[in-house]
Amino acid sequence: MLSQAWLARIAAAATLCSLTGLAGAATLLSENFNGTTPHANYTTGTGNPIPGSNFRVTAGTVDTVGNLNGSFFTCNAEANNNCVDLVGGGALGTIQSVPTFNLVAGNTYTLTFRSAASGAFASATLNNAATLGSQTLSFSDVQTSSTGYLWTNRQLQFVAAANETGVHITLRALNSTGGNSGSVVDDVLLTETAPLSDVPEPASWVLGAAGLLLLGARKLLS
Ligand SMILES: [Ca+2]
Ligand SMILES: [Ca+2]
Repeated sequence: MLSQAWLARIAAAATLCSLTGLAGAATLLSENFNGTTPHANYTTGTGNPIPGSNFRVTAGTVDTVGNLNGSFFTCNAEANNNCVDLVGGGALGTIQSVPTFNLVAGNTYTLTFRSAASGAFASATLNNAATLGSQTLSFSDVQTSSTGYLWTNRQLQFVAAANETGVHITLRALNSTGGNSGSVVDDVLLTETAPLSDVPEPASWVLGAAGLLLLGARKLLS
């Protein structure tokens, strides 16, 4: 007879096969800042975390801007939207995700968000950096007019070369256009995708199942 131990092994193998078959893109964090209250100068004290968001201030000051839950300027003249200005009160701000992530070697990580210049300093360039663990994306926003600024979609995508534990998403202002004007950021999304090779091909799955059956039969005959 098949022993209880063998039955358990076969059941565990079947469960593992079905679990790996589900491997695919997963959302690790999604933040549109629309739950925040428009507010000037969140600091490492008052912005830890920024109320209504998944981010905290870890350096300098930032503003929550928009017309939801109050009003404090707008996010690139958009209605019904809040976002974060990475420069508040003249200080260059850094925000960091409150949740941490464990990067797995071989998995693909895609961090997307959008950014735009704020303020009234035409042709000025705002330099910033986005990081996820050991990976960094530099991005710059150029103000094209004093009344309208273009949102630009940003993406940092990489295959993790090694495991990294407890990493954050960080968005950091490197300069301002003078005064209190920085880049505004919005719609931060982080996804993780396992490699396709983790999904067993039908042929190999059948071979694996056949092997298990063969082992079971040998156990029965012994
Ligand atoms: Ca928003
Ligand atoms: Ca500002």
